[in-house]
Amino acid sequence: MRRREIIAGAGAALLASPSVAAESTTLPAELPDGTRAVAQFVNLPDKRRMLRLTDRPPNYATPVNVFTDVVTPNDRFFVRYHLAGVPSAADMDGWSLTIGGDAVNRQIRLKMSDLLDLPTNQVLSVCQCAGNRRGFFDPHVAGVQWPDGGMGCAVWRGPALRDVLKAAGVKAEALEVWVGGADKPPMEGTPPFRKSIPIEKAMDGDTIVAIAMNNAPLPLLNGYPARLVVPGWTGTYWMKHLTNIEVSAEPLKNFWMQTAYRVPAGMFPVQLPFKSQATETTVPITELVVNSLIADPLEGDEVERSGFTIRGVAWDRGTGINRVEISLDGGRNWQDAMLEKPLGPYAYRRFSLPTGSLRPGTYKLMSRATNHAGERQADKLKTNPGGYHNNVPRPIAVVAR
Ligand SMILES: Nc1nc2c(c(=O)[nH]1)N[C@H]1C(S)=C(S)[C@@H](COP(=O)(O)O)O[C@H]1N2
Ligand SMILES: [Mo]
Repeated sequence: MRRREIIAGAGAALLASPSVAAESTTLPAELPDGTRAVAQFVNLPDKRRMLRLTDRPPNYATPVNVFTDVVTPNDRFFVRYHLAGVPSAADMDGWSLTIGGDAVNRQIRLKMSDLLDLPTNQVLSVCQCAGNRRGFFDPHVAGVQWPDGGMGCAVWRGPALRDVLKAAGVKAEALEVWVGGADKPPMEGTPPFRKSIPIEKAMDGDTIVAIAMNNAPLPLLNGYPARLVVPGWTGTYWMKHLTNIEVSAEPLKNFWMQTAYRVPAGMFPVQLPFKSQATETTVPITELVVNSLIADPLEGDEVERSGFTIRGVAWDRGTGINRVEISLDGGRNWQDAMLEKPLGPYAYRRFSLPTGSLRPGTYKLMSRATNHAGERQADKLKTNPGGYHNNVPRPIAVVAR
């Protein structure tokens, strides 16, 4: 691929003709009262009609109606930060990326032009916050009270992380790849946001240093000019404004690895255990759980009793979606939805179901996905202190007239 094609390149077909759906205007009733009182749909410099949850640090959810499409547009893509010291575009002038650590042969510093000279990879992948749908936990748990929109799916493009690491020479004893970004704690004492991934995941060709998102430079709030993309893994590892990488023979020890983002050992299925960060009782949250979302109709909509089509997306950790079932009666009876052809193991898979004619009344719509590993969405919430991995089907009430 030629340089100028790397950012504004192929794959445009996916971005064409987004479907038209009414915008969400209401907040889910299950959110805590405090969140419902302050959350608002707002426009931002590069974003429009996002659901503001907190301002400092910036946390903005994507409205549910956007998920009628597989690709989430850049100006609707969710925003999640831990620290209020978000860099400005000007701060990123002269950006560079250092690669070092005890398990490389030499420390190097790469400029954007160096990244553009490396072979380019592309992956269509969901980025989902581990705390997506935390706001629906019952009882509520502490943290940003995300509804459904702490996620999105985009075409990510850039060099594979392994090609970037190769430039520094990776030693045989490499255990983890530590990553850091340009955002800063607002005050002393808050630990800087740094994360690590196991060397096996770092060497997977789909793990990339993305410099383009949906054929455009990354929006500032999504990590301009470069971010890590770790398909199948929760968003916490997808370091934005990536500035430093260390390859190490040691596990990264800090608050963000050892205290935050952990779940009880054995609670959720994983293909690749993160052994160097596991203890007997807890493990870092890593691979996404199988999940689905109805994006049309929306909660409270009036629908035609002559029939309407239920539409949405399903996704998982990369085995792919095998089946989506729909219930019209709050989970008592289920029928199979139609699946569109898969667009890659890490992408949303669209589903739809025409209801046929109905009697007037209230219907409680639910969707439930199963992946190729045979894992199905949970019937009952697996409660955990961090409020992670909520994949319980949630009824959406609509009224047929
Ligand atoms: N530099 C930096 N990168 C970060 C974070 C952050 O706070 N700072 N948050 C992480 C988390 S928890 C998530 S869910 C994703 C969200 O990506 P987005 O803001 O582009 O949607 O970014 C990840 N990368
Ligand atoms: Mo997250």
